[in-house]
Order: sequence, then structure tokens, then C-alpha cells
Amino acid sequence: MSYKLTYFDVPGLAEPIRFLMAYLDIDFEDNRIGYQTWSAVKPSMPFGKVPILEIDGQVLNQSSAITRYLARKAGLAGIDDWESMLIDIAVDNVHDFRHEIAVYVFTERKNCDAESNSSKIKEITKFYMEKFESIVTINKGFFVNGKLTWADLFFVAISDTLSDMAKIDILEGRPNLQTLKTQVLSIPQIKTWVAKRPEPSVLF
Ligand SMILES: N[C@@H](CCC(=O)N[C@@H](CS)C(=O)NCC(=O)O)C(=O)O
Repeated sequence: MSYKLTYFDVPGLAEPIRFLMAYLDIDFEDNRIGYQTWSAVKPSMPFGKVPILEIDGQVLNQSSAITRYLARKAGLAGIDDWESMLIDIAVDNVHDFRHEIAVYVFTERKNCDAESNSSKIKEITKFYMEKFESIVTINKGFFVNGKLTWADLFFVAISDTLSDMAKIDILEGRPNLQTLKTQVLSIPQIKTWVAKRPEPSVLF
């Protein structure tokens, strides 16, 4: 089968998909669009957004649906409906955090002085990251049920982008999340991917 992933030249919402494809040893074309060409490419996307994944020419959008599909193939999507739901909840909580940071960064930050900027970002980060740290502590180092699921891969894959957007290290002072990150990054396929992936463009 042929796999072609299209996104910008940054980790962002594509990186969880890249992590899952690496985990599954799927050889994929990593098509990275420059921001200068985006306006020309956008109309050809199903909903005007990326990432999209083409599998044998079938164009798929919505990063969570794509990542979940790959996670099912990897056996990382839960052993039953209940566990799958817990994983989805964990992922959506991280998405809410990402969304709040993104809304702030792309709309409000430019109107703020540096001090109120950092206090707002710190407030959002503290709210979510304290909860994530506590969830991972209770769940023996993982987001759900004391074992590796795609929620863990998703969080680690997107954490660098969140830190870049927030302009602070979101993992600072969160030892269990740091350990989770180290653990995910030491999975051999993920380690190989991270070692060979291109240096991203600077976005924020
Ligand atoms: N719910 C979609 C959101 C996709 C999305 O917002 N993509 C952004 C990049 S992270 C995008 O394409 N922005 C460019 C634009 O809207 O023109 C998903 O998870 O795939």
C-alpha cells in the first residue's frame, strides 16, 4: 500500500500520524508544504486544511480519525469499547489544551504585553498540565490503564509543538510526563523516526 502524508514543515497535528506510521513500520511519503505555497494548495484539500493522509490514492482528512485508525492497527486503541473511550477522552483533553494555546497565540497574544502574555500561557498550561501529570501518576506512568496506548504517543508527538507555541517548556516540573516522553521516544521505531525526521521550520 502507498501512504502519503501532507502537512506543513512542522510536527503539529501531523506528528502523531508520523509516530503511528513509524511505530507500524509503514514507509510513507512525508510531503511538507511551504507556507508560501499553501494558499495555492489549500483549495485542493477536502476541507481546506491539513494534515491529509492518502492511502493508495484515497484522500483522508481529520488527524484524530486517521491516528485512531492507525492505532487500531497497532493494537494501541484499547482492548474494549470502554478503554477506547478512555483513550479518546485523554486525546481530546490534550486537543482542548492545544486549542486554547492556539487560540491565544494566534489571536490574543499580539495584543498583549510580554508579561500578561506569559501569565495567560502559564495559567492555561498549569491548568491542563497539572491534570495530565496527575492522570499519568495515577495510571502508572501512562494516560490510560497503566499501559502504552495511542494517547501516550499522541501527547509525546505533539508536546514539542505545544512548548513551541507556548514559548515555555510545558513538561518542566512534570516528572511523570517527562518519564513518559523518554519512554515513548525510546521505542525503537519512534527513536529511528525522531533521529531521521527533518528539522522543522520555525513557526512561532
Ligand atoms: N480537525 C482538523 C484540524 C486541521 C487544522 O486545523 N489544520 C490546520 C493546521 S494545524 C490548517 O490546515 N491550517 C491552515 C488553514 O486553515 O488554512 C484535524 O485535526 O485534522
